[in-house]
Amino acid sequence: MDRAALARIVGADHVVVDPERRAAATVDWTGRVRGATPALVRPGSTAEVSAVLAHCHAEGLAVVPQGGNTGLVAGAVPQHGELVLDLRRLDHLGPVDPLARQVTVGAGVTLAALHAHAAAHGLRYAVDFGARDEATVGGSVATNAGGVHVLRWGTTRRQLAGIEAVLADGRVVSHLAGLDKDNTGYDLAGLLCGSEGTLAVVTAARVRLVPDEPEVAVGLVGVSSVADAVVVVAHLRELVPGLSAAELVLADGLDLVCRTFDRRPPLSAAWPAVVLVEARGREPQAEVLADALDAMAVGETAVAVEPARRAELWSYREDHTLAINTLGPPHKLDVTLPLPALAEFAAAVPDVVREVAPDAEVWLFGHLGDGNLHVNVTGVASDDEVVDDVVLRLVAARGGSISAEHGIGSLKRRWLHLSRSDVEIDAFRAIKQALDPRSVLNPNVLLPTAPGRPAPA
Ligand code: 2HG
Ligand code: ZN
Repeated sequence: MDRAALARIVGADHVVVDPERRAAATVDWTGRVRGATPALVRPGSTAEVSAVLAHCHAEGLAVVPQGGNTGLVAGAVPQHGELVLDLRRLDHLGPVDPLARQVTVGAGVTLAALHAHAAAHGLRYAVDFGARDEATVGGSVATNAGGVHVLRWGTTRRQLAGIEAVLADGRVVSHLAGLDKDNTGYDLAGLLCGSEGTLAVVTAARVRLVPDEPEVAVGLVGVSSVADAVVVVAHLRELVPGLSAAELVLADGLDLVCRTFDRRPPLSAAWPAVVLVEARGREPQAEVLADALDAMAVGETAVAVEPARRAELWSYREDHTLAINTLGPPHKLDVTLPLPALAEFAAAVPDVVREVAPDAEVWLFGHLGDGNLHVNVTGVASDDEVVDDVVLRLVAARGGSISAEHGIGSLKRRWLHLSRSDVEIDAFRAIKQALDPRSVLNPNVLLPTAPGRPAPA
């Protein structure tokens, strides 16, 4: 690494070699994966990203782009001594266009900052998830992040109206006009979204906003089984037009959250499964939710309208991730199942795990409306991949996807073939080769190691 050359581009203060700051950028959020880097380079503009990449390309220096480092598949951890390209200084918030309901923002803007910016104009950015205070727009575009509102508004890709990105050799592609009809060739925004930093570095995104509906209600629904939870959500989708979230937690996870954060259980009984539902609209939603739930034989419900109480109900679901991390670095298996197979999978997975890891504990929760379960496993060594293997194979055998919303990163690349055919993976390689022939951009994520080619040391 030529530190002086990088300092000439971004300024000496923004080539960070301080051991503590490097340590924070070289471990994933869970603490499961640790790497190393010679430096964090922190560009302050697209032009600086371009110059840094042109330099790295010329020198054959591999780069790992990083935003809030909240990813859960170690896609932003330099595990082979790559340079970290920290994009958080690209935090420009463009003017909101109220006619098109769009805004252009820098890659380093956090989701929380984008939410606040949109709210000031009576609008909302539809993608939201627990890591909102640190996760960046660039990272969420690079991973096509999902979150809690996918069942109504879709994943990040659906919000994208344009993109600005820097190619591996430093050239900039910018297509930010946000025209709804623009049928002029390949959809680069769609391609780069979900490419996990392997094809280009996202520097800005033009995103769609939705009206910020004033009436919101959140409910918890206790039910007797995961199978019942699936049926409840299917009915709610029919009966509640404004349904904006349908999440699942189980009794043991809820109990863990209550014990970890010293909270009272939200319902009077310990129901085997609890569904969290949210509805948003112009008309009051509590009654719509209550009527729909009355029409079904559910065990117990708690509905909240007042913002603090709504947040409290959400915290029982969102704090699963934090509570599980107190037990040691978990294995995180974010998967989708076809809805008819979901309950049987949820019942089978603990036994399948215990067969190969008798001391392991399995925690299941997730975005039920999307068929997306977060299978978390604790009590297993960080580098032991046997559990990951049996769970991902079970998912594939049930017709599911090995990554619902977190991406492939470095942790799942060896199982990509369970969800993608050889021909698809060949096409992925051809795209990678065309856009990044020197393999400078995040070379150790997403694509499996090529046959006959060992992983880099
Ligand atoms: C969530 O839905 C996130 O809360 C994190 O996707 C999931 O911790 C996890 O496994
Ligand atoms: Zn999730």
